[in-house]
Amino acid sequence: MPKETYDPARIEPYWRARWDEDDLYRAVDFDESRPKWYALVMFPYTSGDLHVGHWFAYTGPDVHARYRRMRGYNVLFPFGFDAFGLPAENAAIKDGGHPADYTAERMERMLAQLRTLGSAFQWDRLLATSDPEYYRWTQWIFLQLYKNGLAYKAKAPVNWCPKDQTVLANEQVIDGRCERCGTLVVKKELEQWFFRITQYAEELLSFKGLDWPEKVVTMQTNWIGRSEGMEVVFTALTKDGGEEKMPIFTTRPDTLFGVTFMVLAPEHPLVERVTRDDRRAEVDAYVEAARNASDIDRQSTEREKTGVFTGGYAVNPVNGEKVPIWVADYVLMSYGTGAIMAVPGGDERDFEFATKFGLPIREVVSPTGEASAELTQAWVGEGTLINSGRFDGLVAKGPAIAEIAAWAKAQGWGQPKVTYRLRDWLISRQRYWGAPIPIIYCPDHGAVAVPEADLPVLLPRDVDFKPTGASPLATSAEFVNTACPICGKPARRETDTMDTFVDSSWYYLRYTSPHYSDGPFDRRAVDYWMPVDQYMGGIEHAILHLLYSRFFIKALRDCGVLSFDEPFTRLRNQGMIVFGGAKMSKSRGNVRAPDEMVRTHGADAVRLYMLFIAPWSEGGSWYGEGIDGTRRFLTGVHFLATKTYPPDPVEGDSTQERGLVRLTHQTIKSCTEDIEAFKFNTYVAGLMKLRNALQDLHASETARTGAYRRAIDAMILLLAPAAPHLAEELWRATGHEYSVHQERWPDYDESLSAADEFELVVQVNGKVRDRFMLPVGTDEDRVRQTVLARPRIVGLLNGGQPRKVIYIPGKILSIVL
Ligand code: ANZ
Repeated sequence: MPKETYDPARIEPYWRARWDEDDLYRAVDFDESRPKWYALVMFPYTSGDLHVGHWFAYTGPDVHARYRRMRGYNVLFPFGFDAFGLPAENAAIKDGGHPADYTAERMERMLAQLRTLGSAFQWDRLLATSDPEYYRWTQWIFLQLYKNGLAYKAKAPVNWCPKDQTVLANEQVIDGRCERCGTLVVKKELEQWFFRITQYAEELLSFKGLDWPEKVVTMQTNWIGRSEGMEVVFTALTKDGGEEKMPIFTTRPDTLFGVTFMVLAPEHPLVERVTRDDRRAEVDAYVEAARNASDIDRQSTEREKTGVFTGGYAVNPVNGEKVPIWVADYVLMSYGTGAIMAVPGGDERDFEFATKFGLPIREVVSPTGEASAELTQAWVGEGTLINSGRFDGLVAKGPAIAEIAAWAKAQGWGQPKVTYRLRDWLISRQRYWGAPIPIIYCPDHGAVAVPEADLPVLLPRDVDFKPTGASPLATSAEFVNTACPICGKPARRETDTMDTFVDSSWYYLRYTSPHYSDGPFDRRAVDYWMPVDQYMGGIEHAILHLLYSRFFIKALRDCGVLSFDEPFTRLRNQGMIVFGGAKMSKSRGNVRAPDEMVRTHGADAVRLYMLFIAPWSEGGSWYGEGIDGTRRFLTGVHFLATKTYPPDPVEGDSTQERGLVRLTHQTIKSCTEDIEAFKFNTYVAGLMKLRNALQDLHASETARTGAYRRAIDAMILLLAPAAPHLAEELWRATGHEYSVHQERWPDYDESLSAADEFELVVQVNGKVRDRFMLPVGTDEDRVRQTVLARPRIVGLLNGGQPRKVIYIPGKILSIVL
């Protein structure tokens, strides 16, 4: 082993300072001479120190961005902080500080750590969403949505976390619990601000032109939850003898003859009017109890069905039949019309309900076309209609739906209808550490938008922000009391702040022109840089953040502020680094910091280690071992480039030399393909293979040749994205001009990279019996002769002739005896 002369502690700070000084990674606005490439990592919360999970997440993208620069792109690769929100606020509450101070201190620490990583982030574009110069424009965007009817205030039952004392968006409720603290979420009726994302439900279902992981597309599609069906109008008979329309949503109008009862959601306004007096007490008690169950629990198939009879009836439009109306919480007010027709013969939930309460079950779809003796469960499969009057015999679902829908339409009691699960985005938060909603309430003029010239509405510093359930800003008289922008009379400010997902829905636009002060962004810069070419981040943002961002772009487009449709063209998700069986995260207390490793082994070794420990898109377990191996690898590269680089190479044509040329081209090819595909671990493995080959040759004749020299040059260039400091150092040591990071990525010659041998597999009667190497281009006759002369095969043939020989060129020769 060569004596270690590689000294990262010396070279790394030196080159970093030099790059900073030269602004080496600058993204050049409006450069038309090169193609642009916007590479974006999801920005972090200011939650504390960076741990190895962050480094794992950022190192791969850094390699990818650096590689793109070397491919001749004008790369934008910015960084910032998602600085508002509960992490900072809760930490401040716990430690007795102020969220603003906490955030500032955390950012500074995280930045210092990040700088030692030697990443190519463009620090002059750094932003933090809690900066008034940023949230001024978050507020401005709110106003554009408001003026275009895309932001509105409404009373709504909201998800309320009793522990965090705040409203949560649907997306932040996981299995009925608060996403952050795990507390059971309850329902509360409150006046809240919403963004009208449902207006874009249909457009958000199209992922045309996007190169996104299938999994994310599926998750978003399911979240939006498009359902095609019909609205059918039943007639409810009210308790005072009147009639009222009772529309329901169904995806199975072909089962209309199987309706044996109806169900209203407990919150449905009709409950009041159909409930008979003698049923009132029981119904009221049920409705009250249902209020606090979460939608998720209510829909759970595990939970036993509950419900009560209202005493009222509805009339089925297909046959005039009177069916009882029940109230049950498995029907949600927020979906369809909040009322259903129950078909126990065709729907599992209705079957369970009917069985429990002794309600009739009628078979209307039969797999055989004949009535079954007894139904033991709902039939949801294919079949033909029975007990359905003149529609008997029609094939269920497709044709039967078409016929009944046409009839319903002609009769005027049914309409095709598309329903979505997606709800409008609730953005009000009764918390302190967020962007104030820029609205003023005037006794005469109602809700009035803060004039754009008065933005930002500054978040006051001296506010008691401990959660009480009321908005902390309401306790600040100075903040609340203001004048109406229209009439000047005393008025009050809105005291809710915005969900932090609002801040993160547009930060990538701000990066294009972070110092622009006439608007949220310079339109020219956005037109030049957007959309993001490559977005990289965790799968945990598959729904919320990505969906909201897509909505923002479409909404801003419709407000006339920009002119494209999608924010992120290509998306790749990294896997998670787990430690002790759980995702590494501060809230779980199982974080490991890379700082010590950087001090002892240098950033390049840690970077390489991060790339190597697990496939980037899959993640893996953290063991913290093996960094010495990557360090040794770098030491070896250092030795080869500084001690064995031939000053006056000779050109030759030995087999060894040709072999090295081939390996060099193969390595360039595989490294290129691996980086493109985010397979950073095999990219590093490829570099190691080349290093090993050079190590084996370094004392041979070949080490004096041009082929050897070019192999070292290629190795340094290929290493540059992964170990930027060492590559820079070695580029200089081998007599090249600064900077290796402005060099072109090496090209490979396909013919030179091609292997000159291949492995032939020999099968006899379907079993693999032999394998050996043959020169590429060996013709079929020669392959046969060689195989049939192999001793193993001769033995198996035992003097006989094969019945059949099949050759798959370059791969398999199959013999049948
Ligand atoms: C009658 C029927 C018969 C139904 C049958 C299904 C099968 P998706 O596909 O999820 O859209 N439904 C409608 N509104 C509801 C609500 N607010 N709460 C709970 N359930 C509701 O499901 C649509 C089906 O879910 C609708 O079709 C309705 O039941 C029920 F053999 O109507 B169906």
